[in-house]
Amino acid sequence: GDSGRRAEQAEAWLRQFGMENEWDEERVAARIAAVKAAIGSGEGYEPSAEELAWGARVAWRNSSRCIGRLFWPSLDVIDARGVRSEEEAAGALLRHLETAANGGRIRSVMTVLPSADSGADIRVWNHQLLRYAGYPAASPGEARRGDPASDAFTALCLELGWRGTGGDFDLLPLVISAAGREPRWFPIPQHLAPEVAIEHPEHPGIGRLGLRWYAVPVISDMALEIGGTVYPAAPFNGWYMETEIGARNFGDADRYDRIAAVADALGLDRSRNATLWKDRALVELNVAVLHSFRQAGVSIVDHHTAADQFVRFQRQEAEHGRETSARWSWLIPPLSPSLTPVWHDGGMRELELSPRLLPQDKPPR
Ligand code: HEM
Ligand code: NRG
Repeated sequence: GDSGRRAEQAEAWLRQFGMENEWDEERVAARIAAVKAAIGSGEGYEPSAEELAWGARVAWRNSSRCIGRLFWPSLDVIDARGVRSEEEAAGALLRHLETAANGGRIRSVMTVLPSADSGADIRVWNHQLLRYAGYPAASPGEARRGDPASDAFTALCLELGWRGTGGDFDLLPLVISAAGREPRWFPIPQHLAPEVAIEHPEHPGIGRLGLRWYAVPVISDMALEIGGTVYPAAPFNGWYMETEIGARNFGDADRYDRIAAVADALGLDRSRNATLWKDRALVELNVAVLHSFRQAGVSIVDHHTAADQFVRFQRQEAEHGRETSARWSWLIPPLSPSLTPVWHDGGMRELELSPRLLPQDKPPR
């Protein structure tokens, strides 16, 4: 039955944990026996603080879509499993933002809220803890505002009583539910949401576009699974690779869609595709993102360095006798992919590994 399956998953994980941390056989066996007894009496497996921290790091190591995995051993794990209310959860998430931002020298952090077994039913409704609101055009003649990726979530925030300015870069609030109650919203104090104004080192016209982005990407809608125990709220962050902002968030036609505006700021000839104005604008926008983060003292990595770091990660994994689970279509950067070694690696495979980070359904409403 379910408890049999849970016992198997916990045992497999504890063997892996013991192996990787050089526990002797007796210690592993004793821990497995204790966990099986707990599962047998109807409790779930609740990892120790040490198992939780290692499990979170291995979940990152196993994330087949992540190019940033070289740094998996340095993930800081904040154990917030004791949180029970919406307010306490909001407090834990604000502390996460402060720890992660670290004055610009971004630290990789995960905050683990109560498990699905706990009954606390804490859910974070945000896709990322920091993100900009999106407002569809009010009428056919009018311009839309903000990030289209946030339109639906912004509508929920408005329904809950939050109010933004209606502009392009309104930071959304935290939206949290507990124990099956209606979600509640909590504003994020400005000092916990540092942002970077985007300007180009040589082309002042790009600065005049008024683009900005927040410093820290904190994915908050994936579940963490360790040894069969699921944590539906376990937000995590590292730092940005510049293409995420400069190529996708600003460039995608269904996001900020600013390539033509950037080309005009650069004085490029947009009369024909063959001038490659889109490509030239894209490169300079990525130069501007890297330059601006660097000037502001905020951690960021360019896609060439990140790709080299990923290759080092793959080699390091092979040295430990592990194959790297990898999805090529997500790992190649969206700018000049064939100039990175990742593009030329035809041998990638996606493996079913655990611990892991999983997409999950939005909380029911
Ligand atoms: C995805 C870079 C840290 C887990 C990604 C992506 C990039 C990236 C570029 C693709 C995102 C996209 O296309 O939208 C980095 C960098 C990091 C970092 C530069 C710096 C330290 C982390 C950390 C974790 C993590 C700390 C977890 C503990 C993931 C996961 C995905 C991902 C699960 C897939 C997300 C999805 O399926 O939507 N990462 N990452 N990454 N990363 Fe990382
Ligand atoms: N592309 C998204 C963020 C996805 C995760 N990227 C990271 N994760 N760098 C965006 O906001 O552009 N991380 O944990 O550092």
